[in-house]
Amino acid sequence: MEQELRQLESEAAEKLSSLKTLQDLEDVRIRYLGRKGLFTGLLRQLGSVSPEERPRLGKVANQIKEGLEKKFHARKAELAAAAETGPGSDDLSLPGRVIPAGRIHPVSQIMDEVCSIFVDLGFAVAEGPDVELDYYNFEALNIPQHHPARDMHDTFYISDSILLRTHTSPMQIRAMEMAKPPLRIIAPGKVYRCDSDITHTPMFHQVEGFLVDTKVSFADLKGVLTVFCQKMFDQKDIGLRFRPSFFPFTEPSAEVDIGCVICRGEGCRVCKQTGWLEILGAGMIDPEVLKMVDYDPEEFSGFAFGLGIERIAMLKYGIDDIRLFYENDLRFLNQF
Ligand code: 2NM
Repeated sequence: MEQELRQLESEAAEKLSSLKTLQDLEDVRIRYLGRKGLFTGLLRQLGSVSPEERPRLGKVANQIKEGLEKKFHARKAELAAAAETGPGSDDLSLPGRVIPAGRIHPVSQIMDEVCSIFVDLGFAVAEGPDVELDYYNFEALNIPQHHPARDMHDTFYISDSILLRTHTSPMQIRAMEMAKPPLRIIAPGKVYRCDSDITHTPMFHQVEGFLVDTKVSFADLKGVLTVFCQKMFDQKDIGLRFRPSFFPFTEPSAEVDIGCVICRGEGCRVCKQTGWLEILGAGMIDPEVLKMVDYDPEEFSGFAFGLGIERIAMLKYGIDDIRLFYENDLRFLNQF
């Protein structure tokens, strides 16, 4: 009897390891371990074994049965895993795996849009260092030492003469130093000011631009900025308002408003019930600035303008806290 049990055990074990499909496995299970299987048949014969032998044989039979069941389950897991990855297991009708893709940051999107509008108008793009000389950031822009306008800039100084640029106009000066008019250039990039609240971050983005040629007038400035606003806000009849203002590097200077793109002038939260949104600063380049780069102010004139990218993005999308752009919360960023 014991020999027959051992015989069945090795036979079943061999079949388990050589079979290749889940169906064969089930057949083997039924043949050996099923209710009418070979093993079960032998167990029934235990009744006719002598009472002295019965307990020991019963124990052996149980151990063999448990061992086989364990092997059966292990083989089943093995075959199931192979069926998932083996040849012919690919289900070509399943949807593909979605690879998480990044997207362009809203600030970069607006930056690209602004630059592309000016490039279409014939402006070249000039980029320069974030770490600048005091000379290019202030001095050459008609803001000498102790000029009150320096206080407005909340400058991060690195040393007495080196700082983080507070606007991108230093690049304009570098561009003018390197070439003679006619010149049409925009300078996009990061700028830095020691300031932080819901409308200010210590780093933000600007695009500044200028055009220098003979006989450039304020009318040319109005024309270029009008086309820019029409394209940027996709509105041919957009309202434009030039308010007198002051910048050390332009004379005359103006702040430019557009009719509120959210309420169309009706008055709303974004335009604070005024119907107007301030979107840029501009003016005719001060003759003192032209002299600094060795241009003859009698021969040449030019206009210049500057705008904050985050500010435009906030107005366009009705965002009231600038810090959202820099928290990297995907629930915010995925909306753009
Ligand atoms: C502004 C407003 C007005 C400006 C001036 C110049 C330069 F270098 F040509 F003189 N670049 N940018 C300028 C003029 C910037 O930002 C609000």
